[in-house]
Amino acid sequence: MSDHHYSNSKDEQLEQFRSDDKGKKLTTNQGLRVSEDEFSLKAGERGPTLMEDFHFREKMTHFDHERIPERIVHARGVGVHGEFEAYESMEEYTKADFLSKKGKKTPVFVRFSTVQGSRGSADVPRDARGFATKFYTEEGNYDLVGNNMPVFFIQDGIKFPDFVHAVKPEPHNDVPQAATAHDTFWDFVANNQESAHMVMWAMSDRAIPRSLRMMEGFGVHTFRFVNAEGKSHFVKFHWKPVLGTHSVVWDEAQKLNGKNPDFHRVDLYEAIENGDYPEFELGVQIIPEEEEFRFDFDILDPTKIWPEEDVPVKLIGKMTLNRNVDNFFAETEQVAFHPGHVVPGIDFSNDPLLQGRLFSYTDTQLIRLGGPNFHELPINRPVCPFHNNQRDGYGRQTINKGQVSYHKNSLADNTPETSTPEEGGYVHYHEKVDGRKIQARSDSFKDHFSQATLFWNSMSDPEKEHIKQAFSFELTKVESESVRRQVVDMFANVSMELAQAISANLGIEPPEQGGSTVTKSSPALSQENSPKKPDTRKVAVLIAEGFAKKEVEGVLEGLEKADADTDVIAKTLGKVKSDDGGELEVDDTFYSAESVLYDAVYVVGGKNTDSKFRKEAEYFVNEAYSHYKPIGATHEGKDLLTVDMKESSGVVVSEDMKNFGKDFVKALAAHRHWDRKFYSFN
Ligand code: HDE
Repeated sequence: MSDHHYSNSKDEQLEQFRSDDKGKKLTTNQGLRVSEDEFSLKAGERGPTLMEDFHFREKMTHFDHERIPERIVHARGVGVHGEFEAYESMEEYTKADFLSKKGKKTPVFVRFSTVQGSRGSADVPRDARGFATKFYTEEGNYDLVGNNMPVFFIQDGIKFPDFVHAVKPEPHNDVPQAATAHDTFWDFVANNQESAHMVMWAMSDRAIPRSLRMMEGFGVHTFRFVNAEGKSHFVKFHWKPVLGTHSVVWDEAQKLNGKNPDFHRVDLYEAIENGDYPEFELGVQIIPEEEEFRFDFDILDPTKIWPEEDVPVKLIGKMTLNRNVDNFFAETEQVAFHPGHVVPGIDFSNDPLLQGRLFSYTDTQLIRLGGPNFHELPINRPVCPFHNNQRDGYGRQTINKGQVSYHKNSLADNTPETSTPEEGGYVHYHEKVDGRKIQARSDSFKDHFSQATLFWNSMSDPEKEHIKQAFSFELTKVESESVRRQVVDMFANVSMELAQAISANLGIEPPEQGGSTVTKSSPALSQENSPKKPDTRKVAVLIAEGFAKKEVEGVLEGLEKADADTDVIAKTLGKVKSDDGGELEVDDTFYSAESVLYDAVYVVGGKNTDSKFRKEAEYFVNEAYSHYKPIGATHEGKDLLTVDMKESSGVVVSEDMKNFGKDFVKALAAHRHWDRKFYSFN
């Protein structure tokens, strides 16, 4: 018996499949020791390679088959392990065991993703993000397969292939990669007006998160909680990031995609390696079944939110992401989520989008993972026992013993046997359904604009500005004048102010009619109202020879105390000398460090600030400034800022260092300083 301590039952299960090749002998897949791995078997040193070189053939064949089809959507993603802990018993609403007791812990695996781009695309396109969580519960796997936006583009699953064809790179030239800024996407939008609300989210700051650790997650659909008495409540799921919800700006996002296409992936990986475990609280909004028709929207419509001010979000647990994968392919690529993976106490609603998903996810795994046995892959295995009469198929791993593989039987005493609800058997909710078979949309699904306006009304001024700019960017890229016109006219129904701003930027006549009577807003929708902290924020410290060591070290310590991370950036790697003959280790240089990789800049300079340092540091600071980032300047660093800059919000300049550390941390916590008066990229 090993005395190794595993973090949870899933970790322990995965251990059976882990393999460490280090220090081992090289063998074929048959276990045969290999004597030569450099040269294939040839007829003479200069002769042809021989068929009988089985090691060469095995090695090459395996290599030739290394790739599997990427996901049709959500192809680019990053997965991590963690743990969910329940805050209290939710037995009043659901019999789900993993939510039944305060303090109950459940292993989880989370895969974050972008939607449009290929597996090798960059991390910060303007796009929704997938937020899929697999709970390895004692009653089987429960998958909450959500996004970072609470609504969707369409109302019925049958339209998903059309939507995806429109958003993906266009079929004639496979352009653009990981972008919605093209004709077919916007043509789809204008001609499928149910997309209006989601498009508002997709054009908002939510589409360019600062970090996967700083975005919300949503189950999107209405689900059901069912308790032990069989009573049902409608429920919507939320993930709330403890670090708050924050975004980058569009110019920054575009630069990031070149400077570090793995920006989000690396940010998540490093946070976990540093022990800064990302945390998300699980929230639920609950509506009793009797109140299904209380609202001015249909709760089955996936293009609608339940405003948090009307239906409060109750926080019922916390997820902590605390372990990176050992192997990207085995875990992140092979993990198979499915909204239909539920546990007793959680059930579906008749949301027609959800109903469509219930078919699609297993189907897609069959082609992606090559057969019906993907549940046996280590990452997908439940941590509880699983037995049934399903047999065979590609890649089968289980060796089922015995004669019997059918139900009912007498030879095995009719086992494996079904379970009563008391024993944990899943019983579908006994919803009464009565209707004609019909292909139609309910009238209650036809208001496409009120909540789009609610979203618009809820934005702060900078957020509204960003939405105007996002539409303007995207529609400028649209070549069809007709499509541009159609989109502007469509969004006039959401807000005349928005439509007028876009038409001005597109150089076309403003829409003739439009406007909305909706005046309601939901403050919870604005990121400006989400928590703001300095924790894990990355600060670039620009330093030159002869810097004031004692004072700078004081600032660095203060930042560390505030849980911020600092990188010392200088002209060259190695060490940079201070004014008193001391030294500081350099983390990065102007050759590879860029302001877009940081949340803030602290520019110090030094006695020997030369023209090269000055030029590089000025560029760094100007760019950070134009992205509204906090800037701190002391010592020689002060001279690199213009007078206008020094007077701007979020720029902390100090002569005497008195309150500098404190003020800079405060500016850092604010994330961005939108009220700068000067031109910036956007
Ligand atoms: Fe998905 N979606 N989806 N989706 N989805 C997939 O399944 C689909 C929808 C979401 O990290 C696919 O395994 C249909 C909404 C995430 O592995 C596929 C419809 C939401 C992920 C599929 C939707 C999502 C997927 C592709 C409309 C937010 C990535 C690969 C009826 C609530 C999961 C795969 C991961 C992946 C189908 C709409 C979230 C093809 C048919 C709404 C996070 O099965």
